[in-house]
Amino acid sequence: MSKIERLIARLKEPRPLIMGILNVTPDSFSDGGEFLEVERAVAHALRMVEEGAEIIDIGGESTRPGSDPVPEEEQLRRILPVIRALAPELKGEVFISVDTSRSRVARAALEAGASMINDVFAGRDDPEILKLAAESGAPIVLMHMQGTPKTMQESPFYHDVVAEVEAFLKERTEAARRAGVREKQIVIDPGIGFGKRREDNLKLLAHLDRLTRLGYPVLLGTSRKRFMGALLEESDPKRLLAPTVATTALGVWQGVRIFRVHDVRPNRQALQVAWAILEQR
Ligand code: HH2
Repeated sequence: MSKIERLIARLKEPRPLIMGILNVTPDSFSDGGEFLEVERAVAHALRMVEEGAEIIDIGGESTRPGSDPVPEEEQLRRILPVIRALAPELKGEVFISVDTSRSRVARAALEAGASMINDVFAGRDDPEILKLAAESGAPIVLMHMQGTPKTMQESPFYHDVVAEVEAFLKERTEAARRAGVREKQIVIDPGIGFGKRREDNLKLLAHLDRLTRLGYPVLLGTSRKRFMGALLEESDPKRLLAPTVATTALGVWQGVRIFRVHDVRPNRQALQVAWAILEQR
């Protein structure tokens, strides 16, 4: 079995897993600049693997509110050396995902050792990325976002956020299928914090089971995000570990399969305990 096939087999299992975040960026909202050097980035990735991450999501572009796109060349310059150095170090069933919306970046990442594509634009920034997924067979995350990172938090609005996100994800999965992507490759994501007000994020988190019922594995990214800081009047994202862990447990309960987090060990522990309880139902 190829690495990609092994990842697809893992995604079919109901047991949820942790995706550890590796931002190779100077400006990410909670860890910008920490992992710009290849050695530090690889060491951090290996630490996350030790703590229980089964996927490492590597990105060279921050998509925090107000951010500008990063040119493909620059994304490649940041992430390729890290993927090349990390891939041979990963023993067993641990996989690399590339966090990009550009097909050229994703293609180079797959060639360098990545097995998965995480596209926060769900194929709308560069539709070629869907064809690349079809051709390579790699799993692809299709995420909901209203607007673009630059403007998404200016005036997000929904009549019925859960229904609108659900409809969007259905439409994007159909677009992916039309491009030749197979059902078993698709992962969907409500895009917490991407063009959403606080109440929109909370509603989505309260109704994750509606998304998990669509039949695709659901990925959840709440780690250290601002809606929790706003609720708690906490401006330091690094002090949002406990609320992040709470959302992980609630996500497991509603059938979420992949948790994209900065703090692997505590989220993995919460996942494991929540899953053990859920298995008793
Ligand atoms: N959130 C971020 C980035 N990529 N991908 C998916 N699929 N889902 C998410 O919720 C998601 C994502 C934002 O978080 P982070 O990477 O920590 O910050 P930044 O975009 O500033 O690098």
